[in-house]
Amino acid sequence: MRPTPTFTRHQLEAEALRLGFVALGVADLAPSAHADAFDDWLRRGYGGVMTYLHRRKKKRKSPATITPGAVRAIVVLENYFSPDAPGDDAAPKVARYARGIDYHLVVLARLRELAEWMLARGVTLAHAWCDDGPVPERELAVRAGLGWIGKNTMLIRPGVGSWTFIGTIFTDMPLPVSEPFASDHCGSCTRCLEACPTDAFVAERVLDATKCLSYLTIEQKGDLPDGTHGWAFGCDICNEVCPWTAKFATPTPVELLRPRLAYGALLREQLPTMDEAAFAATFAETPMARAGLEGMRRNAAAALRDGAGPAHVSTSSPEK
Ligand code: B12
Ligand code: SF4
Ligand code: SF4
Repeated sequence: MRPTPTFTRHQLEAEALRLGFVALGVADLAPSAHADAFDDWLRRGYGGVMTYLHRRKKKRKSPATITPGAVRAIVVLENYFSPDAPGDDAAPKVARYARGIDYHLVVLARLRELAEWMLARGVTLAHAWCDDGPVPERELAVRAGLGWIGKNTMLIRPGVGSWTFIGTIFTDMPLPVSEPFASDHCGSCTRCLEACPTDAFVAERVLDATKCLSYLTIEQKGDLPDGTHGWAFGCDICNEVCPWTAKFATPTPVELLRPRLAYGALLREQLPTMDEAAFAATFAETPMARAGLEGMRRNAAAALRDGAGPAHVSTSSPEK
């Protein structure tokens, strides 16, 4: 028997906003409409060494099988934007998503608060996910009406942009679903495709991850090729150049996602002489901890070798 909800969709949304999320929508769990594109993407080797994408693909293509008993995904967006500190241009760069406490910890903790809120009001299943399972997060966000997939493959929300994490709660409560986001606001713009320093986009909305600096500096082991353009962990260029994202960027209200340290100087000056204990203490709970001391030394050295530069921030208006 389905649970009897004691709250409305509107009250759920109000609670999500109170917790600090910037938007909430509700998606059904019908099979993925992009299963063939995903299979093709994997077949072409664009996922590189991210073998978990292959292992989890069956569930990902059938979202109803991800959390048994769930009939809806509640999808939220979390703003993680932080402006660049002035004077950091010549230092190794860290992508904005990685400058605070690891988002897996931060977003999941607050998603679980939202899940607890639901469980206390008659729901019997509320499982939180954030980049830790087979969830097709961008596709469900479109289905939940939260935005469109830009040519840079990012989920972009009008009035918000793309400096967002996507989190979901899979639930057995049959909430009314949102109107899927049907329009494409990229128009004739191609800035992200042109700005990518490694030509990683093989077509609009198709990224060869193995060429992407985010993949190279985070996922790939071994030597880095030349051409990291000063990025030591992740890359923000295809977000920075997007007029929608530049126009609506607002500093995150979530304290834990704000930059912990002045990473540029740290990576250039202190990292080379740090020991394991100092590294663990300095980078604890940031996404960089998982890369390890050797991994971050490799990245910082490559970033310094290639030379950092100013961010490619666009200030012009979005196309309508
Ligand atoms: C693997 C992965 C990566 C890989 C590959 C990225 C990629 N574009 O495929 C690498 C390491 C390169 C990467 C980089 C980054 N990532 Co990442 N990554 C993921 C992960 C784990 C899986 C993505 C995936 O399956 N890719 C394969 C492609 C084929 O699938 P997809 O991206 O979901 O695309 C599908 C949808 O777009 C769908 N679709 C839906 N509607 C439409 C409409 C049309 C017209 C089309 C054609 C397709 C389409 O079809 C596509 C094919 O199935 C997700 C978390 C998750 N569980 O989804 C995070 C995730 C996508 N990453 C995220 C972030 C923040 C980043 C970075 C910004 C981090 C950084 N600064 O370095 C960069 C951005 C680079 C970029 N332009 O994508 C966020 C994105 C949030 C958002 N607003 O979009 C996610 C959702 C994590 C999260 N929970 O917040 N990432
Ligand atoms: S994150 Fe950087 S390297 Fe990767 S696709 Fe975007 S611009 Fe290209
Ligand atoms: S830069 Fe232009 S083409 Fe790329 S995602 Fe933004 S609006 Fe779309």
